[in-house]
Amino acid sequence: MENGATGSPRGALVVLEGLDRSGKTSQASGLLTYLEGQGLSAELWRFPDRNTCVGQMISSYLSNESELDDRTIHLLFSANRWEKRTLMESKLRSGTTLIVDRYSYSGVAFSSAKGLDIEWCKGPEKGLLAPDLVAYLDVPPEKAAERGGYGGERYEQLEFQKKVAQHYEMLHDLTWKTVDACLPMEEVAKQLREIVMDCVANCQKGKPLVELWQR
Ligand code: NYM
Ligand code: MG
Repeated sequence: MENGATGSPRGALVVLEGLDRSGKTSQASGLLTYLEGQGLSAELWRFPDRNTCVGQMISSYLSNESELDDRTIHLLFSANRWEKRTLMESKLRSGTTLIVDRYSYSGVAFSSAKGLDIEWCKGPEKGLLAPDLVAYLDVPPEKAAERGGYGGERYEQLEFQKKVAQHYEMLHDLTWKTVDACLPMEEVAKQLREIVMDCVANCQKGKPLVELWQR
């Protein structure tokens, strides 16, 4: 992607991805504290956003309180991102950096791991804002499973997570940076801070905002 000053200064769209128990949520909140400490405007977002009506349907599916067809739940996850798109763009354009715990890559990796066609899975994500950086917290599925156990939600099973890891690999593009999530937490945090600050600087210089999956 071009880094030239071709647009107005804006916040960065930073996405954290990885398997369940890869440490995304802890690292995302550490990053937010760091960015705010640097005097930057930043917010922590997460998908699914369980606070909306669509998010509540997703939440009840994940906790096995409801059953939904695989394509239906895929489209709900996507709708949950679409309902936040306008707000996301206005935050970024007003200079706020967003640290987002999971995004479209989770959508595609988890649904395609169930056997849905990967291109079909990308379809409804097209036109959402493309992240400036995807930090992939890389942890072997076996290691993740050992970390204090899973929370008992749908998908939190070793065999399925192995498939998800394979599907994540198919999604790597130029915006991805892989961080070894088996390193001590503070080392992971340090590496994340470096790549995120680099990305924030590029966005302040006016890196253009583009859409998924157009490149
Ligand atoms: N998940 C998350 C999907 O299957 N599709 C999506 O689009 C997103 C954003 O939801 N196991 C899955 C991945 C997780 C689960 O996320 C709930 P979290 O971050 O564990 O609350
Ligand atoms: Mg989880």
